[in-house]
Amino acid sequence: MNKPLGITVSRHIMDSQRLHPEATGELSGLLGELIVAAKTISAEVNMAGLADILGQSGKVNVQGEKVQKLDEFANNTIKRRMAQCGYLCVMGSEEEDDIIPVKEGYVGKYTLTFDPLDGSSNIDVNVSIGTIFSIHRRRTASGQGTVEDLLQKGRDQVAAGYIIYGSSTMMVYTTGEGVHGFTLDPSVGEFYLSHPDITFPARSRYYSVNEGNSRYWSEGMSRYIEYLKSEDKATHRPYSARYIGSMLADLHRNLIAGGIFLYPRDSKDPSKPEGKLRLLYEAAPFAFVVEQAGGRAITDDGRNILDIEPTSLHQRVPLVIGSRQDVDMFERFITGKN
Ligand code: P6P
Repeated sequence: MNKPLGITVSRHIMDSQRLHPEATGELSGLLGELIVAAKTISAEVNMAGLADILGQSGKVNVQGEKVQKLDEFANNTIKRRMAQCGYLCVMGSEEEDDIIPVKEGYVGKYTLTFDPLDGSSNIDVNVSIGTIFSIHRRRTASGQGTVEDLLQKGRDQVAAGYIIYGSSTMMVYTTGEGVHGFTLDPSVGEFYLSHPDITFPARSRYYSVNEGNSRYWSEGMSRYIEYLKSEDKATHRPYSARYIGSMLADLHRNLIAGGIFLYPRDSKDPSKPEGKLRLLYEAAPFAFVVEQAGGRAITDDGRNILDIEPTSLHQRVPLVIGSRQDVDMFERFITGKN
């Protein structure tokens, strides 16, 4: 009896492409190259404890954060491979001050923004981390892309997703036709479809927030978190608190098991009045995935993340993201309806 034929991510991408007769195959090719980069990073992350790749690189990035050696490896792996894939006109990385050009003669019609290794402060303690990506069509007509090509609304993304390097390596992505998850079989080096058509469960179980910042929260935010902690069997409360400090891991768990992640503005760090998370590299790609899975992503004053017009490469936004019913309820608390 033959084992069932696993659907590889490449096959899944091609099947999606076949639904669009006008497709040229460039987006499929772009995603394929990104997957090769992800496999390379995954192999390094899984060996990090053995190779001399743990710890800090001694550098500080544009965010003012200490750059881990694995951050640098992941960033360089994606930059080098994608600069000559032939499908991009420009890139932006959470680790880089400015735009990243592509190799002359290899200019394509898409743009890529990415966080090479989100949650990297957790690398040395073996907590799940991951790569986040976001793809748009270029806006400028031709030649090397510009910052204008990168400063596009999340609503206009062509594809977005993440690769989580955890107990297994998984890739989760959307091209606007649902959210699909693939698990890497390291013995074969292939991602196989393991979570088709991911949607948030009808009921939630978790809330994810750094409660150490609670003294800096707004009154509505504080009341909402207390609401989640109060008892009500009908709405399955109290929720359980789960906060890893790696947004990608928190968001992935909440996507699968049901829940909400919150990183609101807080006055703790005056240098980050809009909160800590980045619009282009975290909030917008995750918002595309979450909306496609039936959830919502808004700021802590109710603006839809996908409709925010970016004004700078490293702008930050407050973020409340997860199951629709949870985000709806949060909105009631911040608008005084609850
Ligand atoms: P804090 C990681 O640096 C990150 O950007 C997210 O992945 C994570 O959720 C958040 O910051 C953690 O921030 O302030 O709670 O340590």
